[in-house]
Amino acid sequence: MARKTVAAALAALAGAAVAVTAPTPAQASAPGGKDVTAVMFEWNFTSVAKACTDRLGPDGYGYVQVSPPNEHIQGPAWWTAYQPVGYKIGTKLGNRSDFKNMVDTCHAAGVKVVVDTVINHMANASGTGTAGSSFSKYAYPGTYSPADMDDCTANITNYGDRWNVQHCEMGGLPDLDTGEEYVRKTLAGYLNDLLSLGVDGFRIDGAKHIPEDDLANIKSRLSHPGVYWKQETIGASGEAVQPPEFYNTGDVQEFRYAYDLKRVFTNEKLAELKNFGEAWGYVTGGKASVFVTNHDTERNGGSLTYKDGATYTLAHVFMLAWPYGSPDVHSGYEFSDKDAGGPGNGQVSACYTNGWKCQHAWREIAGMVKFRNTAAGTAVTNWWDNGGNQIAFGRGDKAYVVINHENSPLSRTFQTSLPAGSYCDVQSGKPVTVDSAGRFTATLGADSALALHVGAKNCDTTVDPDPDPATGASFNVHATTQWGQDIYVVGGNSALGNWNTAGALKLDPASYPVWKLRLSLPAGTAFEYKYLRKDAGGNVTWESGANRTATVPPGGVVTLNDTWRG
Ligand code: QV4
Repeated sequence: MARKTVAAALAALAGAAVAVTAPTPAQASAPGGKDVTAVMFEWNFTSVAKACTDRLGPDGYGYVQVSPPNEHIQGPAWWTAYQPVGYKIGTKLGNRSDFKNMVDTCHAAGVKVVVDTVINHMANASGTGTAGSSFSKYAYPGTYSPADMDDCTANITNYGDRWNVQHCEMGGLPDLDTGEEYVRKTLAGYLNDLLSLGVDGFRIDGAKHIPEDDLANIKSRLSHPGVYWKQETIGASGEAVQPPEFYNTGDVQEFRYAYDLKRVFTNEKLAELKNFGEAWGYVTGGKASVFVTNHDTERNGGSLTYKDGATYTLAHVFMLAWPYGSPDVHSGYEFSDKDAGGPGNGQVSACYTNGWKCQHAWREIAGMVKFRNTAAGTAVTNWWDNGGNQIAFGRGDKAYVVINHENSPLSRTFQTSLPAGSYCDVQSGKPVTVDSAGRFTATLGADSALALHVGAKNCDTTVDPDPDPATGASFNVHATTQWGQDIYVVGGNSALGNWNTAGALKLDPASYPVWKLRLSLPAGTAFEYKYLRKDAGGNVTWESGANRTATVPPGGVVTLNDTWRG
């Protein structure tokens, strides 16, 4: 039983109405013109630091979000991180020093740090935590005793009942009595410790299971009460607890955004997106945290996933071009087992290897971050659609995007509000000229996009799609295929299979129609290569023409942007 006063206990029993709390100063949304967060799911802190320097800073990401750093239960599943044992920083992702180095490195790269924090509950287990602490269910020596747990030790059974949702257990996870002084002080102590290490914001896991009054009280105890809060508040019609009640303490995640993008991009028409946002009943745009997918929805079917190929990529292009909310770009790893934790305990030696997807670095996505930053504060202009799955729109006189989500090319003269001049299409890396009337003519291939903005005028200066100090080759080939066909690369050295089609390397279709592969090769390696296509039966079709040639530069990666030769 929690350390409650008699009056409080009686109030709880009487189901007292939720106290209305005075709003505390809170960031309305990710502050500043750089409002895109890269969620590096299950990446260890050393790898996150490197990504900040190599990619996130140069690409204009405002924030990086890291997985929970506090001690939790042990085990291979990624969700062990959502069963806290205590608030010492120490997990497979790194120790306190690794964490602090990551924060400092990301800050040096111009990237702020958001931490995924689990403050609603504790571990539903017993044993030894990732930082060596012994614990059992309801007893976490040095942190909490059973008296600090909430009044209900049964599972949540009724999302229509506020008390049940906020005082019982989410899937058997011991619920903290956040109404209790000691718990509030302890949670604020953890968040203040993270703030002392330079952290800039928090994702509040399970926020809707914590009374807003308690959250506001905890936030008021922070050394920086206005710190950015992004609250996980899955709203559903008919539920007692709804996202807007958490506006007092920060942004709220709008899950319907992801659900509806999946529905529209999969089964309906992009033309419907003309008024996407508050007109669809979503939370206030200035308080909305949005995403195409997150670590739960990519596993529970609620959203698109990297397995959806171009549909997934184009949904990100739309999200980053559209002015509603502050976007998260989820960057995770391939999985078939939904419980599997990040490969190699979160050590990412290079993108596109060992299962790491690096969505944050995909050219189609990374290029849209500066598009969004450049367009910040502008309204949608020049909307066009074909009544189906071809749309185009501008952002003031700063940017313009075309999305062709149909399986046939789109050729058209587009009317923009852009100043005349030469632009670099950040999707293809090719130049586009806008005339004095703001028009340009272009042809977009099936399931592709085109994106222009006044911050990308010259294709030679765009960020290399894969700047990585590891030496080797980054293959990027534009190749359309039929379902069941895959694209491979083969070449004249052992790493490339010595021209043996059986040893050819399969490229990744996640950015379809661009197939990607990063291959580690010694600096200075000169090689010949060619692409081939294999169907489900293993039949091989070589691309036409002479062998392609390339050389790995002394200290880096040769990036090969090719097109299949039919
Ligand atoms: C199991 C049974 C329960 C049973 C319990 C009894 O499933 O029915 O009552 O044992 O002991 C893991 C296991 C899960 C197990 C649970 C408790 O997967 O089977 O329950 O541990 O032992 C992640 C995973 C969960 C995982 C949890 C803790 O998704 O599978 O549970 O971590 O390790 C609601 C909430 C929302 C929440 C969402 C999943 O409103 O806030 O459900 N989302 C956040 C995170 C999510 C995380 C949690 C909350 C919990 O995004 O990733 O759950 O911190 O919508």
